[in-house]
Amino acid sequence: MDFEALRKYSALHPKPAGLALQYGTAGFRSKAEQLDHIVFRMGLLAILRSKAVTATIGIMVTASHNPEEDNGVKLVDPLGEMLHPSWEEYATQLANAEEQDLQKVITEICQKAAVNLHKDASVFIGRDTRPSSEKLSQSVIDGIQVLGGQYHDYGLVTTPQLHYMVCCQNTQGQYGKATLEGYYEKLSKAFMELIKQSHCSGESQRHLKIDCANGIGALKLSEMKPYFPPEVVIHIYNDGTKEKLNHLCGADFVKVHQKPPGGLDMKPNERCCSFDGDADRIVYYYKDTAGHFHLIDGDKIGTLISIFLKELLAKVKQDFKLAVVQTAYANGNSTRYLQETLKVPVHCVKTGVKHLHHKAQEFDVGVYFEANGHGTVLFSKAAETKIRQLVKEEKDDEKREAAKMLENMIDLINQTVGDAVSDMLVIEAILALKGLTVQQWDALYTDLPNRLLKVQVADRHVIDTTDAERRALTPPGLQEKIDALVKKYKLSRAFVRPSGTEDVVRIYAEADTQENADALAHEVSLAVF
Ligand code: 16G
Ligand code: ZN
Repeated sequence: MDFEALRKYSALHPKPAGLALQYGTAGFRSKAEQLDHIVFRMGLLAILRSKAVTATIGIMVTASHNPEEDNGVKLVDPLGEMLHPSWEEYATQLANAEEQDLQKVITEICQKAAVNLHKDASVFIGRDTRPSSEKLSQSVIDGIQVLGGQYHDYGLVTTPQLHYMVCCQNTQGQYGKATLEGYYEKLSKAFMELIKQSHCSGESQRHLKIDCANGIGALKLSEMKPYFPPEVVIHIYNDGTKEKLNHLCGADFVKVHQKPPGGLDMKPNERCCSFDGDADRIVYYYKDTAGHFHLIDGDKIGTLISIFLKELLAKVKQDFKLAVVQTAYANGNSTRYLQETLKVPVHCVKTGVKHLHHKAQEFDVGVYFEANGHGTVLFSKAAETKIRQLVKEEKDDEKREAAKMLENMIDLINQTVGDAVSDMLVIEAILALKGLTVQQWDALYTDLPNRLLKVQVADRHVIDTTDAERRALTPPGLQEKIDALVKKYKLSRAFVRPSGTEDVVRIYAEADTQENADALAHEVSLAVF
């Protein structure tokens, strides 16, 4: 290691005195001006991680749905997964080391993680459209160059596109080509093959209005437009040319406020959707003829996909285990529908994509979605191999057709991480194949009224949770109070958890009416103090 270069370059990316940040659920996130030393050091860490696992590592500069002034950075592991938890701790140590200790901390990480510094390293870089992202990604490159290694800067890409590139690279092209064209071609081919199998073809064009949160999604969808078949017409709104990123629009805004985004004029019964700022989340919605807004969130997206997959799996007659993974935020009626009507096992895990992804890997077909619209489907290697074999060899027409649809689903879904573009195409294909309108989809079940609140407390970490964050262990007595409050209402449920991304405690409540959900959430918030 060239310590002189390390000293010289780290002095160009100084750490503000007293600043300590943590590698949280979605990497580091903060005001952009506080992040220069962090991204430089994450460039260093990406090289160490790459040497440790002998594979290409991804590094994405984005703060997703946060305001435009914020930014963030996260690392992507070899198969496109989130950074391994054991390395999150190294990331935090490296980020918070004082300048003079940097070398020591790097040496310690190398020892603990058995990093051989003589090995080759390779890093893929991507960034979102924030004004601060370009400069920050240059600082990432400085970090990479100090420790020495190859890198490829993809420039402006969605978060899931970067995950995809990393996975393609490390699987020697088995997952696809590690280029944007490769991504567009793979997805559009699978999509077109799928809708070709739709019996409702010959129907007029399918229109979809997309709110791109004034972010990267707009750019990438425009690039992809030439690859779409003529019967699918997408209309891009909030493309970033007029307004600020995530301002009064995007998936997070629509989900949290349960209302349409600004900048998108919605006619009754038109199918619309919103991406978030880095295009890894999606929610759908429409307005009925009476003018009421209907949100179709991640739970209902996961449900639609599960219905479709369950039917296909029944047709191919394989003993594949299908399961759905949710978090505590999943609407109670979605869980009931999946378990009782669809008869699919449902598992609940802690908030954060890495937890859902990890659990979903246990099944042949694991569908995971957070209510906020982040999700995908994972197919086990064995299931994928069997499905591809059935497509080639199966004599029974119905079975082979079903296998073919499953094969196209495998190719269309981004299995590395939730991907708004890919999820959108999956949903559009399923709606076309099943001949469903957005209202029919929405009518699968009715969401229980719910309320999400956040409160500021002196130290949010005094709240410790268990049972996938559904019960509070500490402070003592809190859970008993919540239990007593929940008993006062019908169809009710409530929980509190410390946020992993903000300095707040979150409160979720649901009940038979909106008034009751609001009252319960409020009462629980008082119990937190
Ligand atoms: C992050 C997570 C998201 C989760 C959210 C919860 C990833 C890529 N993103 O944005 O999945 O829903 O945090 O935030 O893991 P909270 O802890 O502040 O409620
Ligand atoms: Zn995001």
